[in-house]
Amino acid sequence: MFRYNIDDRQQAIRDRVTAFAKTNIEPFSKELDHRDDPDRFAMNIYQALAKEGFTALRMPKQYGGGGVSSIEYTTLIEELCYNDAAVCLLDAVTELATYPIYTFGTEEQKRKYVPKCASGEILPAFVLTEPAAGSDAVNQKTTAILEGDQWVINGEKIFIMHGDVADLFVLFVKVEGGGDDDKASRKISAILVEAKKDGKYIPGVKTATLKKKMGMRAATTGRIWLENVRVPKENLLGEVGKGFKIAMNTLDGARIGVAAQGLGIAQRALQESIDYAKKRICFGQPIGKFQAIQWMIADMATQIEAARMMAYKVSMMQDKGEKFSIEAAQAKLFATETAKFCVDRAMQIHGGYGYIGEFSPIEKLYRDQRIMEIYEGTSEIQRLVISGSYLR
Ligand code: COS
Repeated sequence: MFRYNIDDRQQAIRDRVTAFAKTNIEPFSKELDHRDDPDRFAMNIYQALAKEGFTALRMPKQYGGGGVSSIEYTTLIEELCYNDAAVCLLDAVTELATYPIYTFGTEEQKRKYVPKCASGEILPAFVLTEPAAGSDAVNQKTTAILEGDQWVINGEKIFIMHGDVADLFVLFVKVEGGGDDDKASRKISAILVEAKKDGKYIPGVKTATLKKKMGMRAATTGRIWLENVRVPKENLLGEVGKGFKIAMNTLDGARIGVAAQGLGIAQRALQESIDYAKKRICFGQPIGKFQAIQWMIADMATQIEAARMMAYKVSMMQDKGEKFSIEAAQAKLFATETAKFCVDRAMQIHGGYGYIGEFSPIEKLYRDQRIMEIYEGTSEIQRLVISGSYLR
């Protein structure tokens, strides 16, 4: 309800997600929200997403992807998040890690990895963040040194979605002697690391699950240590010294996805609030009859409309092959802050029934939403990217 569609393909995706969610998300949502154990990684749901063709949806069909437009992908993420943002992340993380392989990989790398990521046979992770390199992504301390025909990698990564369960790392490293000059960003390279062999980590790879995560619990988040890890020279992704550009280009597209995530959460908060306002009786009438509630609903609905316009406009720009870094930053910033506003208003409308998780999904929406203003570039980084382009 209340979703504007640019064309029929968008409605088709919405209908597919709604049907998928009934059997594959709804029955498991609560249980998945209370786990802290990678051994119980939601493989059944992940495989179901892959079987439905929802993983690597934007990749061309010849590489096993869905071959859909950015608009359709944004719609998928919006609807998955409406149902369960944490389950949506299972899908979004695969897209985040597969996109750079498809976009910057050699033909051989694309054929080797993209179809397996799309089918769910291997689980990839985008491995950029380090203990001292989050917003300051240039400050990479993990190093790779070329010894003969192998890269020897040493370092530590943190806050990596699926980092504790992934089979394949799209790993960002500093390559000493790499790049054209002394500029730090030009020393960063991307390397594909097949982290597991026969289900076991290759020598030098160690991971751990980060515990007590506030939300998004269906998707695990990990820490990775790499000690003298050796991978073949040809596993370099793109050129030496081009890793930062690969990361930034990937994050541009991913930020559209996070805008869609915010949109899905905000829409759910609105819908729950509308349903509740119609049935909750207070002072002898449904609370939706009171102006205080009506204004909150109006403000939520209006902000969501604006966020949706931004998310779909930037998706359209991506489909047309236009530059969209700034618009992606704006869409992510606005949609995720809209999500915060909406879950907060929904909590106010629901009162105690919103604060306690057993009564409504509002408490979970509140927890799941919060990371969206942090990952894939904080709100502050988005403001930096936006203002930088206007002031330059
Ligand atoms: N796409 C492709 N290339 C880009 C780019 C983009 N969106 N943005 C910057 N670049 C390139 C620049 O063109 C520049 O290339 P040259 O060296 O050839 O000139 C290079 O990258 C460095 O750019 P710049 O000097 O502007 O980078 P800064 O060090 O100033 O950092 C910010 C830019 C802060 C914006 C960047 O580090 C960033 O986005 N940080 C947040 C990272 C993030 O999202 N972390 C969370 C990860 S969760 S998976």
